Amino acid sequence: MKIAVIADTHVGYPRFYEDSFTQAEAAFRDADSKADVILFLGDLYDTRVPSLQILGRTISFFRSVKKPVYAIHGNHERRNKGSLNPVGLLEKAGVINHLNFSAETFEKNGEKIFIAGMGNVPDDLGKKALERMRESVQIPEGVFSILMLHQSVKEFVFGEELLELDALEKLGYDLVLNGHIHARKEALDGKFLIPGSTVITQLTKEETQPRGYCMYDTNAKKHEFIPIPCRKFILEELDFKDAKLNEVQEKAGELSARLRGENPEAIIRIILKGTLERGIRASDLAFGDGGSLFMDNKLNEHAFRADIKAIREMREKKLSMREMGEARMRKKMDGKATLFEPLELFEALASGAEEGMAYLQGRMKPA
Ligand SMILES: [Mn+2]
Repeated sequence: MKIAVIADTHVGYPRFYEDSFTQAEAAFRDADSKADVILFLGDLYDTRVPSLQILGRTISFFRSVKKPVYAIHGNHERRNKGSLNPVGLLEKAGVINHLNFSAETFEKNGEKIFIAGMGNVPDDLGKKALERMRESVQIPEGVFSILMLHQSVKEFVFGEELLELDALEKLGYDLVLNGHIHARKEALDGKFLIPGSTVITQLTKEETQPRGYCMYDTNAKKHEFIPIPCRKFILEELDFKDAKLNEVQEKAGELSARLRGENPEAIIRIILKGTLERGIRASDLAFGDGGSLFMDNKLNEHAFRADIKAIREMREKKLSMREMGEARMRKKMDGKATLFEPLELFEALASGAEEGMAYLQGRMKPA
């Protein structure tokens, strides 16, 4: 059987909105024409509550996909227990199957595969969740078994309390598939796969690699990577030493004009590194930002490196900030609150003080 594995399409991603749609659609359309079944590993959407525009466009697209799609939700789509997330909504629309601490068997021409899925949980709850998965889903004998995850894994992501490849292998699945990590990875002799995202989100060196999806063959027990048409991403660096402002302006201008001339459609990022002449501030440099040209000014960075690093990390980790808040709250409130659900209050407060108040008032009414 041929199994297409797609992950992290981030449909609706604001910076490259149109790319997020066309590249997701290209992956699913290609998979639909070549595979028997399609597995999706989370972060279909970029937000927990996508706009009606975005939902409408994806529902109408998935109605045209003929092969069955089994999907889990990612951290970008995760909502509180009891709240419908957008992947669950697609199941209600009848266009995909949403798996979460559950499994289904798919059969074609007498061959069966077992597909288990666990939607994203916060990093600090990953091990517990895997234990719950082991208890609630029994792997049947004699059937090719697959586990779909959307988690950080220690071997690829820096962090504490993360899941480890060794533990994943011991679960006993024939194939473990993971989303969340946007670069393509392979481990455990091909029994662990990360296909990577279909859209560029971080503008890192790793993302200059082709985007696409994996096609796993259950007979050959191996996969091939299938690239999809994707807007080209070019990353270049310019290094300066005690440079004058006009020298920087000129060189950066020349390089961006040349790259743009050769690649009219590409996403281009130019990183300016090194040092400026004494007394000139990096902030005195001005560059036009033409939508898909990113001029990244890191000149004299050593002088204010700590600040920049903190700001950049904060921006990139908006979501994990939420996760950190949630984790801290869970720890502090463990067993202490009976009147309300701490995480529900957290979510309500995150939307605003009034929502928080309304939530508490709702809980204090006599049952
Ligand atoms: Mn993602």
